[in-house]
Amino acid sequence: MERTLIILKPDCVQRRLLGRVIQRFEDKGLTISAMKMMQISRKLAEKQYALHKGKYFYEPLLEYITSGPVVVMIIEGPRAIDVCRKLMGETFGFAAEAGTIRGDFGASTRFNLVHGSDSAETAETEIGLYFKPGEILD
Ligand code: IDP
Ligand code: MG
Repeated sequence: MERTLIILKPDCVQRRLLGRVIQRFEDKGLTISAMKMMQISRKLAEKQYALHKGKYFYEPLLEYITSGPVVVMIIEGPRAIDVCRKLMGETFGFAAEAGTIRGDFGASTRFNLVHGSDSAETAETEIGLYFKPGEILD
């Protein structure tokens, strides 16, 4: 069993797509073991996206991710990191395959609805940024 951190980004909330996007993770048979709605602070966003510091899209990315409420979840299942990223599709909506979340609900580069951890190490770091042990259910 593996776990990953998923963020339903501000555009997902604003466009009222939460239910339909969460449905896809549930339909796949994955388990939600923690979930909350919050607004990401600048400081937290800097930690989340430290890897991208200095890139041309870094500042607009921080502005976007802090622009409104998000829903943060821990999702568990066999190979959950990979499975979730497959369900999400490629980073840019215009490149993401039909049938994926990003492929079906957008065509943007930045406004791509959802974040998912990209490795086991990143997943554990990201889970630690958003959840205290007591908030995670088994
Ligand atoms: P990922 O979310 O698929 O892992 P990353 O390369 O880690 O993609 O980029 C983090 C986020 O930064 C993306 O989800 C997207 O919102 C934004 N982003 C990445 N590359 C670009 C770009 O070239 N232009 C605008 N936004 C970008
Ligand atoms: Mg990434």
